[in-house]
This record gives sequence, structure tokens and C-alpha cells, in this order.
Amino acid sequence: MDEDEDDADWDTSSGSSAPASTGGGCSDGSRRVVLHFDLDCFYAQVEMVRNPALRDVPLGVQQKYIVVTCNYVAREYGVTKLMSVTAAKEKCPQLVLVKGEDLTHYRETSYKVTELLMSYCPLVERLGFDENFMDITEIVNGKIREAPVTDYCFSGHVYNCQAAGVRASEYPRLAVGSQIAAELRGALHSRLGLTSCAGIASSKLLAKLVSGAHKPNQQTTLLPKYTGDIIGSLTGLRQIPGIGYRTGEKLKALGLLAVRDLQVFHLAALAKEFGEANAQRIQNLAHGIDESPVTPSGPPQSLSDEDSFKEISTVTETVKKLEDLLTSLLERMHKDGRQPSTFRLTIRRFSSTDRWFSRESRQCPIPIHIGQKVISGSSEALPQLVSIGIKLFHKLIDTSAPFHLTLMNVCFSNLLSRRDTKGSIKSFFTAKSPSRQDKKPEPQGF
Ligand code: TTP
Ligand code: MG
Repeated sequence: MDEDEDDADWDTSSGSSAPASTGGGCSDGSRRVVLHFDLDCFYAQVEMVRNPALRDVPLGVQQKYIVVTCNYVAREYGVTKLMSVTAAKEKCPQLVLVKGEDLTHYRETSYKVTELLMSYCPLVERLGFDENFMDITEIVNGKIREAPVTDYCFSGHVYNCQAAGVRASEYPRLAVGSQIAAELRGALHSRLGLTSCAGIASSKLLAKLVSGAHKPNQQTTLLPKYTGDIIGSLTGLRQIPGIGYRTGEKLKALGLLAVRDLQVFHLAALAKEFGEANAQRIQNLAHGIDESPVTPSGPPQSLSDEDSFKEISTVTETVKKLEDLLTSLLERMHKDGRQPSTFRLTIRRFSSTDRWFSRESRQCPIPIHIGQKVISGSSEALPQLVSIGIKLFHKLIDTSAPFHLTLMNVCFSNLLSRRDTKGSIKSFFTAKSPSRQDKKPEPQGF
């Protein structure tokens, strides 16, 4: 997976730090209407769309020795995400495996999904490859203002309730939100052939939490009065979206493991570790309160590609790997149309003790004439960038001594748009022609 895509926590820090009311001034108790979409068994679905013969067989997507995801047929046999290939084959000997190391099709489909959602409402924030938040408050308010109806009903499930038994007229905005979510899931299916789950709630936190309540291919609305129930159903702090690995570790060091622990922990003590605003934000999350806005993702600010491997220990192998990675990255950069002005090389040295955190990087500016060759698609760009990459490599590694690399990542950043060209940044999410639609960049910061 690309370096920019490995942190699945979104930034909840830009919202108000003051405790938010879940009531907040609207008759149905939801100030905002936020949707969260999560595609079902994403990589496996992309493979099934590409090859419909895979649809009804147990299918796993393999990266190295791991099944990163599998379709729901395979899940019935007990195959799970991130299972080793050996264990998966034990569970399901007839499991069909496809290689999933090349992310091109997943990335392209991912952006088609975001683009389709954005064609309905521009307030769409990507989270990873297969999740999107959408703030439809204004659309819902507009619908209710323009055509007030009395016979509201929910589409899909309502958390903790029998949907048919809920008085939807008490929650008109969430009910309309659920109708819109159903419409959009229908569009994703009819236009892209993809099934998804959706959550409908008053914040990103709650929409994400509730969207997985019924899987696959279903949707669930959370009524404000059940916020405590859904938060109470979490079995650990790391299950709270927005509390990532590092925050989780710090909380653990403070002796906090359960959601309840965090809810009742003294705020001043929490502030000593996280700072006041952050402490309040984290404690709010534990109470189901999240004011962070849906922030439109826009195009990514960097494009990168990477590969991990057992061992690279010679300069010749290093050059070959650089060439491979840069070839595919240059192709994407060319399609993107923006001119890269910084090149970063990241490597990971083998370490028996520090397996995950030993990445090291060096970066340098890309000379303008080379950047121009990248956007023009000139074949001269590759050798010139390989040469820059090797210089960075020598800054990282003393090749007079033995070395052992297990990962390499190449990244272009400071991408300059050329508004007067066909590949303008402006056309990213607005291009109508199918030939542009599948030329999408990757997300930023995921
Ligand atoms: P998920 O949304 O976690 O999983 P999923 O969409 O496959 O399945 P679900 O129906 O439960 O939502 O992840 C999205 C994709 O990201 C997944 O298809 C494969 C990829 N992925 C990784 O590459 N590494 C990982 O560790 C995980 C969890 C997923
Ligand atoms: Mg998914």
C-alpha cells in the first residue's frame, strides 16, 4: 500500500473543542446530517467487477502472504481480512486468490466513487480508499423547506429499532438523509457495479460507527437518543474512530483501556498529555460528540508508489527497483497533469527489532526542466529522475558497507497546477468524459 494511504484515522481536530449538544436546535435533534459510505470487500469487489466469473466463488485478494480482503462468499467459510494465505486456504481450500499488489484499479475505482458522490454534493471527504463522508445538511434542509411532507419513512435499518416502528416524522431530517443515502448507494451500484454500506447520523464519528451495523450492502441510521448505546457497544478505545494507534498507546499508558475509562478520566490530567483542546476533543469522542466538519478532500498533494520486499542489498538492485517504481509513478503523474517540484525517496532498512518504524527519507527539488518532461510524458524524465533518486539513496546509505533494504517508496510532492492546460487541477472531479474519469490521483494523507 502506498505510504500516503496507511493511516485510516481522519482528522477530527478542526471541529469545536467545546462539548457539542446532540440536540442542537433542530426539532429532530440532529444539527447536521452526515453520511458515511464504506464499500463492501473493496479490493475483492473491484476484481469481481473486472471479472464477473469471480462473483460467486470464494475470492481473496493477496498481497505478499496475506489475504488483505475477501468477498462475502469467502467470509462464509471463515476467511477474514488480513488472514495469512495458509490459514485462509485451511479455512477454504477452494479459495480463489488474485494478486492485489498493483493498486491501479483500486485507486481508479476509488476516485470514481468519490467523483460520483461529489456530482451530487461537493462536501465529500475521502477516508482511505473505500470510505467517504458526505455532509448533506443543506440538501436535506432544502428538501424539507421546498416540499414539506408528512409521511416520512426511513430507508434501511434504524439502529436499535425496528425501522417500521420508528415515528419517522419525529426525525424528518435523518429520514430524508436515509432516503438520499439509499439513492446514492443505488447510483454506486447501477453506475459502477459496487455495493456499499452507509451510516446516517449527525456527525462523522456517529455515521462511521453506525455504517457497519449491518453488512454487507445495507444502511443504518442512528437516532440521537441511541448515541450512548452505540458508544457503549464499543469494546475498546481503539474502536473509536479518530483514536489512532499513537493516541491509543498514550491512553493505555495512562491506564485507560475502556471507553468508560476515558469518559470519566479527569480532563486536566488528560490535558497534561494531549494539550487542552486535544484532550477535550478526545474525551468528547468517547461521549459520542464530534463537531469536526466534513472537509472536501480535493486532489491529493502528493503522489507516491512503493514496494516492500525481502531484501535489496546491491546498488544494481536498487537502481532496478527505482526504475520500476518511477515508471509507474511517472505514468500516473503524466495523467495527473500537474508538475512535481519535490522528489522524496524513502527506504526501510532491515531491522529485527524495529520492524515497522524504521523508515528514513531524503528529498530534494526537481529541476524545472525535468518537471516539465514529467508532464509532457518525455522518455528522458525516467533516467534523470533515477539519477536524482540514486543521489538521495547515497545520502541515506553508505554503500561501502553491507546494507539490507526491505522497502522503497518514491514520492512527488509540491504539485503545481497548470490551469490553462487540459490536465488542469480544476478538471479532477468535474471532467465528464470517461477517459478523464479513470485518471484520478490518490488521496492525501491516507
Ligand atoms: P476495509 O474497508 O477495511 O475492508 P473491505 O472493504 O475489504 O471489507 P468490508 O466489507 O468489511 O468493508 O478496507 C478497504 C480495502 O483496503 C480492502 O478491500 C483491502 C485494503 N486493505 C489493505 O490493503 N490493508 C489492510 O490492512 C486493510 C484492513 C484493508
Ligand atoms: Mg470496506
